[in-house]
This record gives sequence, structure tokens and C-alpha cells, in this order.
Amino acid sequence: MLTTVFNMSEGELREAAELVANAEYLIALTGAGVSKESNVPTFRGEDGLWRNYNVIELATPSAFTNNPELVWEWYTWRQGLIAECEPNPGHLTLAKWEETGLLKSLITQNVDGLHRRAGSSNVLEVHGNLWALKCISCDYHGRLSAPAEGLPECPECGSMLRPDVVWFGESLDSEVMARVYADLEKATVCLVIGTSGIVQPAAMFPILVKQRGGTLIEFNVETSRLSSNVDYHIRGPSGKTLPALDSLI
Ligand code: BJW
Ligand code: ZN
Repeated sequence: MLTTVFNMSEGELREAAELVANAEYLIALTGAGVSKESNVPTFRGEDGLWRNYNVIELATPSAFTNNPELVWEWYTWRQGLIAECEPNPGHLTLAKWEETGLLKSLITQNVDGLHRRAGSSNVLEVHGNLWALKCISCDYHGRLSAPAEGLPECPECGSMLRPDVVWFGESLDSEVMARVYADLEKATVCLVIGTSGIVQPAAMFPILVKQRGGTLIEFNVETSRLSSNVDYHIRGPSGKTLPALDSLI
């Protein structure tokens, strides 16, 4: 039964479960795929977000400068969509593993906030958060509690506010990155869940763990750019494969 679900031998699966259960320092890197079963679209692939929208028109600083209305429209649409979504059993399993002391750190590229809503608290959001705002002119940072309406204005200086997310060509937050690198140095096992492994620098994180002798266990519905580097590839939707692995621990 398990072999059908995971497309790998039961022995290998038990091995992976044992590695997770006995890991000295277990971390996870997640991408859009972990939220797919919560009905959040992924970025790439068949029904990815980018298929109907051009990334260059939307997720770059110059896109925002040239057409802030279009960029905000896209974010408002996503905020509305994500407000209706609930964490899935994959998110819940990771939250459980943090609570039981198994998972030390959860690094996510996702901006949807679903890991925290599932109960995870040790979450490093390397690409920001869909509900966070920052001013384009001053140091103001804020947070939305409902989808934005029109073009939000800074309450301090009247300039435009933008989503506090990381667009292409922008640096990732240095404090968050310092914590990420500290965890990567300690990690003995890294779970790589639902990411295409295309976007840098996040795609390098598992490689750094591997280079230091750590073990990589991937959960994905297909092969990714990282698959050739992993020790175990557990194929299937992570909302099913993570709870099933948990059942073996
Ligand atoms: C399932 C599933 C299920 C489906 N279960 N799995 C080195 C080399 C080349 C280029 C660069 C480089 N270093 C930097 C760059 C440039 C650039 C980059 O990486 N470009 C690449 C496209 C090549 N990176 C940057 O610009 C970064 N900044 C930076 O490095 O600053 C310094 C610097 C700048 C410039 C040059 C050099 C240095 C910033 C990257 C910011 C990415 N931002 C986005 C948008 C965030 C805001 C928002 O959401 O609106 O982040 S882009 C988008 O991609 C989003 C995601 O977090 C990110 C990753 O996507 P992810 O999560 O992997 O999703 P998908 O859709 O790609 O994959 C989903 C996977 O799930 C698939 O594998 C499915 O099979 C799987 N799946 N259902 C399990 N149920
Ligand atoms: Zn301001």
C-alpha cells in the first residue's frame, strides 16, 4: 500500500522515516507545492500563477514602478484567494514535528502564511509575507488584515506602500538570511518540499546542507532541479506523503 502511494520501496520509506525520527538537527525548505492542496496556485507548471501573468510585469521592482496598479491588483487577488484557504495535512504535519521537537527550523519561500496558521512558529519566510507592507520612501512597515483596496498609502509620509515581499533582483532580508545560514550549518537532515529548485538563493540551501554531509529528503509530485542531489525522493502530494511518513515514526 505504502509503495503505491510513494513510488518507492517500503524499505526505503522506512529508512527515510527513521532518518527523520532520529535526526540530530532536522530542517525543512518548502515551496509553493506544499500549499497546492490548500488550493494556492504554484508559480510554475501547468496551472502555475505565471501562466496567466508575466512575471516581468509583476514580480520585479521595475514592474511596480511602471505599473503599480497592475501589481497591486495581482497581490489583492492573491490575498483574497489565500484568505479563503486553509492549511492542509502537509502543513499540519510540519507543525506537529516542530511541537514534538523533531523539526528545528522551517524555511519557506512561500508568502501565504499557511505554515504559521497551521501552528508552526519557527518559520523563516525568506520571500516575505503577502500581508506585510512597506513604504517605498520611508521606514514605515505595516500589515493588512484584509485584502488591500486600491493603492495603499503610507500613513507616515503619504507615499505608496508596496507588498513586503522579495521580487526578482532584490536581496533577501539580511537578518532572516543570517538565521537561515545558521540553521543550514547545523542541519543534518533537510526536507525539501514542493519546490522547483529554480529560484536562487533558496535553491542553494539544500545543496549547502548536502555539501556539509547532510541528508536530503525530497517530497514532490515530480522531479525538480534538486532531485539529482537528494538522497530520497518521495513522490506524491505532500499533503499525503508527509502525514504518511509521520505514521511510520
Ligand atoms: C508539489 C505539489 C504537491 C506541486 N506536493 N509538490 C544565480 C543564478 C541565476 C540567477 C540568479 C542567481 N542568484 C539570483 C538570481 C536571480 C533570481 C533567480 O533566482 N532567478 C531564477 C529564475 C534563475 N533571484 C533573485 O533575484 C533573488 N534575489 C537575489 O538573489 O538577490 C541578489 C541577486 C540579485 C540579482 C542577481 C544576483 C544576485 C530574489 C528571488 C525572489 C523570488 N520571488 C518570488 C516572488 C515572491 C513574492 C510573491 O510570491 O509574490 O518567490 S518568485 C517565486 O518563485 C516566489 C517563490 O517563492 C519562488 C520559488 O518558487 P517555488 O516555491 O519553487 O514554486 P514553483 O511553482 O516553481 O514550484 C512548485 C513545485 O511544487 C514544483 O516542483 C511542483 O512539482 C511541486 N508541487 N504540487 C508537493 N501537492
Ligand atoms: Zn512612508
